[in-house]
Amino acid sequence: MAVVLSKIHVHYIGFTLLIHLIGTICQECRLRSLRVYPDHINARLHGYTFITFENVGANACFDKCIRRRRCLSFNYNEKQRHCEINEKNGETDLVEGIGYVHVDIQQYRNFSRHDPCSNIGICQVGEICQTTREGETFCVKDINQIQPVTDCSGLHPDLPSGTYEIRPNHFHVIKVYCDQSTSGGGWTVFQRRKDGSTDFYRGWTDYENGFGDLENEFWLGNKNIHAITSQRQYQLRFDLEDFEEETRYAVYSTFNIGNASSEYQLTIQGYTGDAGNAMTDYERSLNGRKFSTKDRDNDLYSDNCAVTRHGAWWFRHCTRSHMNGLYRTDGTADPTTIHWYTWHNGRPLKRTEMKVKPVL
Ligand SMILES: [Ca+2]
Repeated sequence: MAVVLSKIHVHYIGFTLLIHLIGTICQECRLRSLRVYPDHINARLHGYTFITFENVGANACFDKCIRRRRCLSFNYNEKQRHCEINEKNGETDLVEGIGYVHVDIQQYRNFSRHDPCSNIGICQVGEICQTTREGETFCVKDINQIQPVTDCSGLHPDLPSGTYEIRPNHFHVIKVYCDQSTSGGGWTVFQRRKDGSTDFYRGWTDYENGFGDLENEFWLGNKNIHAITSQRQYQLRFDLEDFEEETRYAVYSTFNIGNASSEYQLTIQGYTGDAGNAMTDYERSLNGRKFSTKDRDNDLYSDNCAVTRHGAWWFRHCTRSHMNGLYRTDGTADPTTIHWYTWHNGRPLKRTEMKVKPVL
């Protein structure tokens, strides 16, 4: 009996050694293909790739990242020889990526053996470090085509507010306005009123596809708002201004809208701010409401709120917040005007913006 046990024991030790040996060899393999250890295996950072490269080796991918100041990490798939360089690092937004490794690059900066530019100081955003045959380094304009990010939070924080292209879900490209100054920046703006120059009393198709001018007044479009807010968890911010130029805000920690077949159903909760909660206060909450326009009545009121209130919104019966109402400058309280009931009751507002940013 004792002999049998020791045989099993010997087999067990042999098996453990074999596993250990395979593990060591695989680590060696990884080291041969990439000169550093990956930070994550079978994982990739999602949503922050700004340039991709095809048919490149692992160390070339490493170089493409470290030579660009904007690059903070990269994803590399050895089998497909596919390289994605990202303007973000860290654990947040890592997703499963079979065959991918993910490497944070910041830890290798400032070492000349990794970063050829560490000797001369780093190049500016939009430039790339290059090396001469003699080993001298210099910065040149980066001519690789920068790919759109998936929302404004993917922009480099040094970039100013303005119009940018984004690619929600890496699918279609849309133009959006990015607010880079409010509360840390990185906000994708999807609604603005400021001077009454754009007609907001429109039908379903206009609200679905979007209208107006991104630099002035606009609605980004329900299908685009859905595409953005279906990517991850988003917060919603309202920035409001009255005709005395006083400002207030409201933030909702959870916000998204459903797809077309849900009639762009609203999910919203978690109020903070100083404007009061005009979206989800008790018994009047718009959470779960479908979108209504003058030609599509999805509200709970016997008539169509979009017609009686002269706008388009996630009406219940009807609403205490009305960002798409009539633009009026005479100060008359009226349920058809742009208003936020918990701040100024029905009195019209001068300026509104609605914007989203991922919850980190
Ligand atoms: Ca109705």
